[in-house]
Amino acid sequence: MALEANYCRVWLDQPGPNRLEQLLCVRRTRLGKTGQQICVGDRVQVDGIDWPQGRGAIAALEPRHSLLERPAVANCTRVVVAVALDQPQLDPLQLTRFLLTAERTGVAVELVLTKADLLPAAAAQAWCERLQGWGYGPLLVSAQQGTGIDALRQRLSQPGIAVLCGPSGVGKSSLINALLPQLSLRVSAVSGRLQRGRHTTRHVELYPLAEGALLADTPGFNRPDLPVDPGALGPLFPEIRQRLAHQCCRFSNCLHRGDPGCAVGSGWDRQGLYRTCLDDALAQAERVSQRGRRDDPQLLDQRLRQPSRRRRRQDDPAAEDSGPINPGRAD
Ligand SMILES: Nc1nc2c(ncn2[C@@H]2O[C@H](COP(=O)(O)OP(=O)(O)OP(=O)(O)O)[C@@H](O)[C@H]2O)c(=O)[nH]1
Ligand SMILES: [Mg+2]
Ligand SMILES: [Zn+2]
Repeated sequence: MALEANYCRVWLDQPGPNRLEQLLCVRRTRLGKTGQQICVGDRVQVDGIDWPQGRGAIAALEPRHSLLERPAVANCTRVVVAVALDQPQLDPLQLTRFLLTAERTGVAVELVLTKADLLPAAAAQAWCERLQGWGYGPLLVSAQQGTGIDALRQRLSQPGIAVLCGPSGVGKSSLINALLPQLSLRVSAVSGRLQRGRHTTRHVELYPLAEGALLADTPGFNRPDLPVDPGALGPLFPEIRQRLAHQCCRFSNCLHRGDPGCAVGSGWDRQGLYRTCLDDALAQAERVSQRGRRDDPQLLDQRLRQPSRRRRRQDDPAAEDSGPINPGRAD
């Protein structure tokens, strides 16, 4: 459900004695040795349970069905990208980068436009129509006025793990508070000329929303990464997928830059944004390959073998069963 310092809070499939639902668990050392990182959303096996203390140890990690890389959430069944219509202003490139990260999971992607109360209805509607052209069915919501909250609840109440992600300050935690008022998650006002968020939420946490349905609040950030392979970018755009469903490009490695025989063509709204992302991805790939050529292979090998400080700490058996420094919830 959440990672807290060196501990994982684990929700039990079956409640324990006295209807105990959650355990605070350490990770067994051998998990660290196989390089298995645990993410929120992972299914794990727990042993060494101390029921009266509500403690246990994670012994194994079950295979994942999906992984959202940043914010890291495993086994999500739905990624909900939230952006504000204003405060902070909606930035189409930033929104595109969030949508690309969401599309990479392969699970359903939804779009929520928050702070609907801050724009005139006609301007909000114009955004909805534009984003429909991108292949999404945006939902207009206002946590402040309560608009769209029931519709959002309906979309998110299906069994599985839904992740709410997006830039800082768009009102993700405010939406979760509107859905689950008993939580009272911390929120804070945007600030500065650009009305940016203040990174209020600091960790990913899952909250039960309905029977079998969990919802993750996540820390906002401003610039999601692009895929390392520039060729992987195109299929993450619904507009490109739709065009390629009917026709193929002449070359199978076509990057859809108006190359001869390209089936994607021009005249679509996000064409410029696609090109910007593609140029960034190509520059990033070039940097990676240059670094690879420059680095002495032997040195590189040594560096790869050097365990990180974090890994060394995880592998320290003395650290494994020590009590938590602060078992309290951080949010
Ligand atoms: N006008 C208006 N303000 C809102 C609405 N929803 C949230 N806010 C305000 O936006 C600010 C940021 O809200 P948060 O819920 O903290 O935003 P967040 O996305 O969780 O931000 P991080 O945790 O930093 O990622 C707060 O001042 C909220 O009161 C809304 O529907 N309308
Ligand atoms: Mg928040
Ligand atoms: Zn093409």
